Amino acid sequence: MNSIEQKINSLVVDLYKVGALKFGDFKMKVGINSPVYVDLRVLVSHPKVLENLSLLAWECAEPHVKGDHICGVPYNALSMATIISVRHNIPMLIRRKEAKKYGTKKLVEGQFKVGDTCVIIEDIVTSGSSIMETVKDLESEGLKVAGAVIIVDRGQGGMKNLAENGINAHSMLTLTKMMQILCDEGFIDKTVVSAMDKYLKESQISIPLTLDFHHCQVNRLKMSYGERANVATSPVGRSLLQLMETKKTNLCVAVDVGSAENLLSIASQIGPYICLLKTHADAVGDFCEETAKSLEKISIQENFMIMEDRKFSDIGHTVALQYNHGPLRIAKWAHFITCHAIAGPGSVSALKSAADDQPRGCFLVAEMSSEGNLITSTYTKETVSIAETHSTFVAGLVSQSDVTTTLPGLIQLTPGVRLSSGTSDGMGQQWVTPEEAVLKRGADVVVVGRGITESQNIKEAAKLYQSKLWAAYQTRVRSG
Ligand code: 6AU
Repeated sequence: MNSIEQKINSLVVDLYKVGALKFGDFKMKVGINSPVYVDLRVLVSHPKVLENLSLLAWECAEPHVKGDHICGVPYNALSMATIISVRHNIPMLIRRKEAKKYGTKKLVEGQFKVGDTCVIIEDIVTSGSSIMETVKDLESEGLKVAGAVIIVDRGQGGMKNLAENGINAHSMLTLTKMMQILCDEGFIDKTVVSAMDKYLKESQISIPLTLDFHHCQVNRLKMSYGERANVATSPVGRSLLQLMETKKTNLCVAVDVGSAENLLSIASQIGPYICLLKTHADAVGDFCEETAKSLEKISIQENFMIMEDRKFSDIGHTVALQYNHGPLRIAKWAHFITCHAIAGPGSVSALKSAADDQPRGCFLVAEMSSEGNLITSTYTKETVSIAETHSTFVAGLVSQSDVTTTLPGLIQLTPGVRLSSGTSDGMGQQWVTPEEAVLKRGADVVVVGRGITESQNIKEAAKLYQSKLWAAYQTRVRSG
């Protein structure tokens, strides 16, 4: 027996003696009852055992995983990560379970740069889901996860799940090995070891593939619009994806002009090249029922859909009135609307009811393009979650990055795109190129406004953007 094995043996005996292993019938977080429960929380009362365990786990895993930082999965592994951080002088990061509602609103505390690597420390792995949640939060802050150091693998499939999701995970102990050591040392009976083995065989856990978009096997970025139309749960979202596939365009033009005449003239010129025309009807001075009817007529002739970018943001009762009544009568003519999630899911449900069984859909604003906007990563996450829950009405998300979603039928709409990117309008708008939007930011439908409407030749500009955006989409689907 080498010295590491000896240290592990005496550590397991110590764990048994301090009551970190309990025998009985325990309900686990993942919903399966277990005859053995490992409770490493008791170690805060046994600092020497806690220190030995943390340093030994690091010693076992260190040759395989290295990173700029370490981060303990909250809360149980925080003390272990702290010990490793202090003893090995590796800067630590703390992942908050809830982003602060005041101050910096960070999900991850500590100093780091985008692209820094981080090793996750976890006490016990059953399904691997807690580690996956930590990976998601670290990645959303721009960190790269170099791997995970685990004290105890319960042997129920968590390590396999992590490996399948691309996580380089190393565990110091398995539950089976712990039982074996305790049996060899005469602390437990052989029957307990075999009961444990039988239980483990029957209780393998597989993480649903949908836990995290980046790590699931259904990758919307590699699917064609046609394939995604088949899985879209919003009927109008499905129509839009089908239209994009057959018309070969993922271009939406934001026709932000002040007169109905201008709006309709531009609609006719860009019609052949777009899948979606986006309006701000309340900015069109003379917008009336006739304008809406003419726009609808062009949309049918030229085969595109219409979005009114109203960005609803009030309580359900108010948004329903604004949508279906009021001077603009938006629900009558716009296939899609945009809505902020700020007021909670009630406003989405109210908009859905106000659509009155007409084929209508909504895009929730998960991120914004403007400099200094106040949206936080937690807000984005919650918005995505509302979109997923209401996906028969919510067709997609307005966003600036590949926002995590488990539903490949949801459409990502990305504004702030212009060929002369990097320029600014002096009012906070930030533009990126068509290629950046589709290939780097995960855009499905790309919104171009002034890049087209202010050009000398609107028709030619629309044609150019359409071909560039479609080529970028084809590259995305083909690569990898
Ligand atoms: O290309 P532009 O800057 O001329 O136009 C961009 C269009 C405008 C904005 O109201 C809208 O996109 N927009 C949105 C949307 C679509 O909701 C969100 C956002 O974050 N940024 C943004 O510009 O009509």
